[in-house]
Amino acid sequence: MDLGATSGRFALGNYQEGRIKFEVVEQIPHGATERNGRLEWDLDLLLSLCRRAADYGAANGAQTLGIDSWGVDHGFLDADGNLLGAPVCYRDLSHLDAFEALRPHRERLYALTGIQHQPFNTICQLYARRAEDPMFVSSAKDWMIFPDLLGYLLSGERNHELTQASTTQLLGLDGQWSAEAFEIAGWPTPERVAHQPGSLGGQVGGLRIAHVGSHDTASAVAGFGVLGADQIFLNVGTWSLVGCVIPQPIATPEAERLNFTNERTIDGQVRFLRNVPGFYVINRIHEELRVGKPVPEWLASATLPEETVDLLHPDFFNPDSMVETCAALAGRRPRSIEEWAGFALGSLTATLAKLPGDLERLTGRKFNSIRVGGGGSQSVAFCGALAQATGLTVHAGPAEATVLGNVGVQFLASGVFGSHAEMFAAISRSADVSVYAPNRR
Ligand code: LRH
Repeated sequence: MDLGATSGRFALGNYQEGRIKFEVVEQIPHGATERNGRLEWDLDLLLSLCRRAADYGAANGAQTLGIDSWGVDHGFLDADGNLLGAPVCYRDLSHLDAFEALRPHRERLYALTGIQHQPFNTICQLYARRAEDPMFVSSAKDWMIFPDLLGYLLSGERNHELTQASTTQLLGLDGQWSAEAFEIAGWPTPERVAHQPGSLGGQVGGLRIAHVGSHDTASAVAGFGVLGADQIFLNVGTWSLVGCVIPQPIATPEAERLNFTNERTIDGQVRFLRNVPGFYVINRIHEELRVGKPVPEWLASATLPEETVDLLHPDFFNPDSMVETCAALAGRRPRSIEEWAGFALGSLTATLAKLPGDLERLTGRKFNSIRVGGGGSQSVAFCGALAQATGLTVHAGPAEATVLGNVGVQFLASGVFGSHAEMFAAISRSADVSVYAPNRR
């Protein structure tokens, strides 16, 4: 199961002739909707998709089910293990207020967790729930991040998975929950520790839950297989996640100033990366302009942009109108849909192009290429523009890095692979990659 912020799907994977193969069986659109003054996810819809995945898997020879999703969001349970309301979406505006209220603790939180300052972090959300209703902390006896919550509702097993836990800004640099960060949030520290993925969990129908890199970016990074030390990864979906894998967190004041984050990989290392709003901005422009052709075709029609904007601007969090926000920040309005395509694409690649230099300074490494996965890796227009903007060679694929990484870790958990190294090697053999070299000017 791979759940993104705009669609959820399940795929059936197998390991044949040294390669992991999979087919996406069902994909459904979904999204958060405003209910009771809050932006909420439709948990039942996603739970029913999981159940269909489990049934389909059991009928078609699967042994395990691994669930990954976007980061940070969660649900609460009462003392009897019943769900307390629908999970709130990270883009709910209440999280911006909590983000401001936590401002005095920023430096300390970064030193404790090494996690980027973002209004959507779980710590802001916990703080917001407590601010809305101080009694909620005593009725909510437990909380679980989305994939663990789904796993619990399907199998009864309670788990905290490490890669997701690392998105919360509540996990210490040592990989244990930080009691001090929880104290700042005004919530008790969970008793259950966060576990590295790669093991088997509860039972759903005829399948075992496999603990995978349940943060989608963790699965995506695993889905790149063996990454070179001179290679940046970039997974482009709703968000563009750009960074590299390092053995230990870098939580220096300079890393904090540049808002780099230290999330965990599936093998306990660190995904040192930045979140850039990716196709969230592009898709919303496309929707508001009623472009009338699919996004890839629209982007392929892009003309060279006269202006671009920095997508790291906080106004891109959840604006009423993306088109108006872009026009206001750019100081002009593109005149045609082709110009808008150039503006959207150019803004994304120009924002991304600033990051390799920051990464080199912070890590002391030299990067020569970018490995691109996710939906964006299928856009020839995007990959070409990225190679041009960064001057780095782009290695594009797999588009389904997340699914590949998820399935790979399931095979590790069930013993098909004896080690991480074996799994990464098999994943590397399984992906088709296209190369885009920058034109030397
Ligand atoms: C990308 C992602 C990202 C998070 C965001 C909420 O899907 O998981 O890593 O920070 O969603």
